[in-house]
Amino acid sequence: MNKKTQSKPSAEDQVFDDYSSRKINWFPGHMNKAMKNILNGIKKVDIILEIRDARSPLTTGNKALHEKVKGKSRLIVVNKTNLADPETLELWRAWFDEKKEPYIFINCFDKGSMKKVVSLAKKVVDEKRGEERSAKNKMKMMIVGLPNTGKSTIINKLASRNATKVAAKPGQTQVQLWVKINDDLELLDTPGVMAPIIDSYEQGIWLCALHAIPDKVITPEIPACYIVEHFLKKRSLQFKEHYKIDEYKDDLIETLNQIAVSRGCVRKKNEFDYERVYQLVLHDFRKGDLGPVSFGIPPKAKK
Ligand SMILES: Nc1nc2c(ncn2[C@@H]2O[C@H](COP(=O)(O)OP(=O)(O)OP(=O)(O)O)[C@@H](O)[C@H]2O)c(=O)[nH]1
Ligand SMILES: [Mg+2]
Repeated sequence: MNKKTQSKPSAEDQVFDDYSSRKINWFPGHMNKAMKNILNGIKKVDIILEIRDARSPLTTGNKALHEKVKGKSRLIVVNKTNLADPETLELWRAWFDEKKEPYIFINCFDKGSMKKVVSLAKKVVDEKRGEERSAKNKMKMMIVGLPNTGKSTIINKLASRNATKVAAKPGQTQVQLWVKINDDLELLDTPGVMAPIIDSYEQGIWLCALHAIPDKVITPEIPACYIVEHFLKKRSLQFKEHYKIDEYKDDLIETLNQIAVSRGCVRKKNEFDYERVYQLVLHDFRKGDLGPVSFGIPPKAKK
């Protein structure tokens, strides 16, 4: 431990002990209402587009919602592929293939992949419509998913205008909003909804790191330390260069100290300002500046 350190981040104890005894859940009242509104709106649409985060495609699904919409046409849209580890994405691709459920991987800033979303959704709807198909060319899609997965951004990209508000934080969309793309296509934007129960504490931390859960729900040091530990274990070159770390030390606190020094997060009396380090790490990570990342691998996959 560096002698300069006067206060030790409590996350050291909190993050790396027994995860099994803890849970992170975030299902406030407005989400219950949003979930009910989604269920009420289902009859009005031809297909549900479920947006997920490519950095954790299973954990950013919503089992509770799936159960309730069984039988409805659904397309899983795994978004933000530009932020995910390409090797792990391939494992996920194989996993989704096995599930035999329609899915598509996209980076919604890429125009080509947005066109593919619409044509695949249409294919799924047409398959279900069967005989009726020729009579109906119009399609209404409902966009659902966890907060901050990119639902509204996808709608804006399809509309080629700022039809609905987006933000780099969860909870931006508060009410449902219809957006007309053209005479044949209408989209329904919905507020982000979490699953009422998150399976494990570690998955809860992933969702905080990915900013599906707002920072007010748990202290930011927990996801921030988790992220640092993740890159430390990977010996990530991009992380090392980003924070100008000379040499990796096998220690979380040492690494936090290295970041504090290189980013000037040192208070007077040589005390490290860990709060600023945590904010910095979360900000840089969420922007994608620390390099591609994946939390978790598909069940049964070996890496
Ligand atoms: N790098 C990257 N960022 C994306 C992508 N899609 C969306 N984003 C960013 O993710 C953030 C959240 O986007 P929104 O569209 O507001 O997310 P949302 O799912 O509508 O969020 P809520 O309304 O809170 O449920 C914004 O900062 C977007 O710029 C993507 O494919 N790649
Ligand atoms: Mg939104």
